Order: sequence, then structure tokens, then C-alpha cells
Amino acid sequence: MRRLAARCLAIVGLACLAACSTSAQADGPPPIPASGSASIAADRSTFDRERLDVPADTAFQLLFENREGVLHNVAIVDPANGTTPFVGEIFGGPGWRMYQVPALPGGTYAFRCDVHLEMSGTLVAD
Ligand SMILES: [Cu+2]
Repeated sequence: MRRLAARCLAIVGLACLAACSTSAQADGPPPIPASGSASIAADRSTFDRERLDVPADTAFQLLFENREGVLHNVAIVDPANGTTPFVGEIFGGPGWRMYQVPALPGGTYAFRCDVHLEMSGTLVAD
């Protein structure tokens, strides 16, 4: 149990270092996403969608609303090589972050929550 807690803290720390400087955040109602951006929410340790469609070769915003007090994030995984082109900050809600995602080459990716790997889906950059 202690080892698991230490691992979770490490993940939170790394994700925060990676993402804190580039994501807007707030605890109030989330903003309306701009066109060309994507949004997703988590509640009851489930994402509200299984697929995200985003533009290829263009940086975009991903609004992530965490509707509960459980720690979640959104990370994008390239299944071709296992790399993570984007790892969003892990945080407990209710609250939201506007993730700034760098341009992704066209293709099919996976997205997941790094805390709950069973929370996952498909992201298509097109
Ligand atoms: Cu999660």
C-alpha cells in the first residue's frame, strides 16, 4: 500500500512538472471550448466519451473537466511506439484544466487516465 501511494505521488509530481506551466486551470464552471478544440469529462472514474477527434498537424486545446474528487488526467499515447506525445496534469475535482496539446501528425492514438489505465479511448488526428 505504501509503495502504491509513493508511486501515485511520483506520477502526480511528474505530471504537474510537465503540465502546470502550460495549462489554464480553475475550479468554477468550465469555459465553452473554442472551435478546433476538444473536450472530455471524467465522472465516476469513467470518461464521458470513448473517442476524441482533433485536427492533425495543429496545436489544439483540450478541455478536461474532472467532475469528482478522484485524481484523473488525460494523456495521449502513440500506440505505434508507446510514446506519450502529451501528458496532462493529474488533479482532483471538481474542476477543469485547459490542456495545451502540441501538434500531432495525422493518425490514430489512444488516450487514457494515467491513474486509472482502464479509463481509455481512441483519439483520431485528422
Ligand atoms: Cu483517472
